[in-house]
Amino acid sequence: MAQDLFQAPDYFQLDDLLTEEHKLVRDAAREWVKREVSPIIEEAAQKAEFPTSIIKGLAEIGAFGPYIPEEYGGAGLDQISYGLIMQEIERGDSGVRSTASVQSSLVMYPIWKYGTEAQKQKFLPKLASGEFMGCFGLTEPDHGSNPSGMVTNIKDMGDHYLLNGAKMWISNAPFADVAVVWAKNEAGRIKGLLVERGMEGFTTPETHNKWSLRTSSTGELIFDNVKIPKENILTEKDGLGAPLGCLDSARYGIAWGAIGAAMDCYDTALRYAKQRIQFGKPIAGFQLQQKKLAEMITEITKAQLLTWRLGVLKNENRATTAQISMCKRNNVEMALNIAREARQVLGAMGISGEYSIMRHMMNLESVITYEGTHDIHLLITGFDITGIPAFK
Ligand code: TGC
Ligand code: FAD
Repeated sequence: MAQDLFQAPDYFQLDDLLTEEHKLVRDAAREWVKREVSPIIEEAAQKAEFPTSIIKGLAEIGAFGPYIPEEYGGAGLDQISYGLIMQEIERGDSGVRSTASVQSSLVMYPIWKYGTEAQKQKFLPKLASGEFMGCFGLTEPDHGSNPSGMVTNIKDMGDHYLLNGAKMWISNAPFADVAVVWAKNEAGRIKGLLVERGMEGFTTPETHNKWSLRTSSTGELIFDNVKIPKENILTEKDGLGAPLGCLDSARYGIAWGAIGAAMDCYDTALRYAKQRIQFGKPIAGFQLQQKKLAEMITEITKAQLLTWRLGVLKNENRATTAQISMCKRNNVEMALNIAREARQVLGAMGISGEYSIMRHMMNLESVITYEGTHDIHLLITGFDITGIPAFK
């Protein structure tokens, strides 16, 4: 990839809305991405490999459990800092942000919120340091948008549970040390459980041939009569609301992350347009290119404001599921549209790995589908404003 010359757009001086701590955390993440991610990410994407070498760095910038209390190894930061870290990581690559999102919001969050004290002590510090990696199994082959229909199940065998079923499209699965898995008990109630690598009957085959999110490792979770000790059940919450609560936190991080991808595409296109000469002048001087660039910065600025406000509400525990859905949906679509337009600004160079735009564009095709599809988020807004669920 060409040298990383990224300069973050801040058209409405939104830095004024951030605290010194926010800016310190954001700048540390930004520098780390420039130094450690940008130089290696294109090759990792071409090879479809998760770059394990960055795990330690992700832990050091606080990307694993940014808002988890320090007593459990987390960074003890607020929600805006969490968002800014996700923004900076996804500026580098959505696949790397995915790994951090899953670890923080889908593995550490449920253990912290729904787990026992022993589970918190056993897993959280190791997940925060990157010594353990985790994954989150909700989606099944026949149940994606409708997780309430899941068929993965546990049976109470007295001194343990027996787990059977399968999950698919699971980020981090192939290398995860621990999986937060959602399964139904005999009464049909959804329970959360911690499945550890090495348990007999538990396998995690890798999913190949992805054109998107190639730096993130994706796989299946297969459970064939896996014995789950009773102390591995998340005891403090059950029902579909438990996994959906985790998704609120992850979707919030994605809303910020998508801004990062959009900023990188815009910044790349702006710089290229000012340098590329056609018909005797920089293409940035043509009205059609200016329209693209002006609309990009307008949409990024609107998303930045929306998301900052969501962060304030989240810090006050006032952000609703529907607000988070609106923000995730808006920002990912915004980023995808900007990636498509930015790619055109670069002409043929737009499809080259010399630049990050095509990689962002392909990544965002996953981001617009996972953590609730674009359609499902629209229906969540529709439900919120009408009071009528249109999911089924
Ligand atoms: P519904 O009847 O609406 O709700 C069931 C129960 O859950 C409660 N609830 C919530 N609780 C906490 N937080 C939320 N966000 C909640 N939303 C709903 C609700 O009150 C109810 O409680 P109760 O006590 O009455 O039972 O459920 P539904 O079956 O109609 O489904 C609604 C729908 C479609 C919105 C939901 O199923 C949904 O969001 N589907 C999308 C599935 C999804 O997002 N999957 C993501 C999988 S994980 C992933 O993609 C990780 S990608 C990782 C990466 O690499 O970054
Ligand atoms: P489906 O639910 O089959 O949807 C197909 C289409 O139908 C979509 O366009 C959808 O919007 C539409 N549709 C569905 N229901 C309705 C409706 N009621 N009204 C209107 N339209 C509807 N899952 C995890 O549990 N953990 C992970 O770590 C994880 N990581 C992922 C990583 C990647 C790279 C990808 C691509 C997915 C990942 N997922 C993960 C799965 C992801 O959450 C699901 O793909 C997503 O929820 C959609 O489910 P589905 O693919 O089965 O699509």
